[in-house]
Amino acid sequence: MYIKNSLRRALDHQEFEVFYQPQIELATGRITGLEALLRWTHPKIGPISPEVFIPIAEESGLMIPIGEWVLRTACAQSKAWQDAGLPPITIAVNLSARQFAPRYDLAAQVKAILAETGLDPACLELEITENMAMHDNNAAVLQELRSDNVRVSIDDFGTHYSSLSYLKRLPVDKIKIDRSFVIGIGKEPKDEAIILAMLLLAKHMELTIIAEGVETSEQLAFLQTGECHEIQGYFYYPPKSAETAQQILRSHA
Ligand code: G
Ligand code: G
Ligand code: MN
Ligand code: NA
Repeated sequence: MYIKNSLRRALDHQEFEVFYQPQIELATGRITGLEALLRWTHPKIGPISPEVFIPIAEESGLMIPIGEWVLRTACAQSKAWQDAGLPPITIAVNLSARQFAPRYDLAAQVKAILAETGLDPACLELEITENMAMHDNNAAVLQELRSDNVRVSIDDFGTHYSSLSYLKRLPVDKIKIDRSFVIGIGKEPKDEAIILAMLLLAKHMELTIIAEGVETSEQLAFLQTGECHEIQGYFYYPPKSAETAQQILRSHA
């Protein structure tokens, strides 16, 4: 209850910040994208993990305004970096199922934010989970955005209740191998087998594939051998403030 009431005020009081985690293309070493990750510093409690406050925001109807703020902030930031002379960079924004509520009209909101910030739609990637992709209404929203060149990625791939059939119906650009599989590299042959199957699936479906939560050189080597396209994780960078992310982008440009 206390957290819920604090959350209501957090947007107005500018307590949220977006952090950015680089995504590295293995073939070139280039940073090809950044995942936007929401951070909240409560004035009394201090930092609170999104794993704690996002479910509360979802329950209390606050996920729509908060999600919209993240989208606007991340799109404006990507455009500002381009205006500052950095190469165009894809910004990946996580979506909550709540943002697909039909009365909200996510497609119209995303288009409005792209128009307002002037960001090229091809520089925006929406991260959804498999259960969101399975809904026909959500698929229609994503189809509409995708016809405007916005990209779609499947987060936490292989961890939700879903069949792979949505990959036929919903044009997806990218799949993200969940950290829970990456952790098993070198330890758990079943995790390795699942990752190899995902890499093969991506190859034959011509999808980009990225591994999340890569922390060790052993994990990196396994993924490199499997021709995984991109890597995200502490091995390269943890999520960084906008200011630090900009310095990283500059040193890579
Ligand atoms: O960055 P971190 O590991 O603390 O994030 C924890 C969880 O919160 C992850 O599952 C991540 O996807 C989710 N998350 C972070 N930022 C956002 C956001 O802006 N919107 C939504 N819906 N989820 C987010
Ligand atoms: O659910 P989603 O995949 O969006 O969540 C991403 C979360 O994973 C973020 O909270 C981010 O901070 C976290 N994360 C990113 N890289 C690593 C990593 O290498 N190790 C661990 N433990 N967490 C990571
Ligand atoms: Mn994500
Ligand atoms: Na994930």
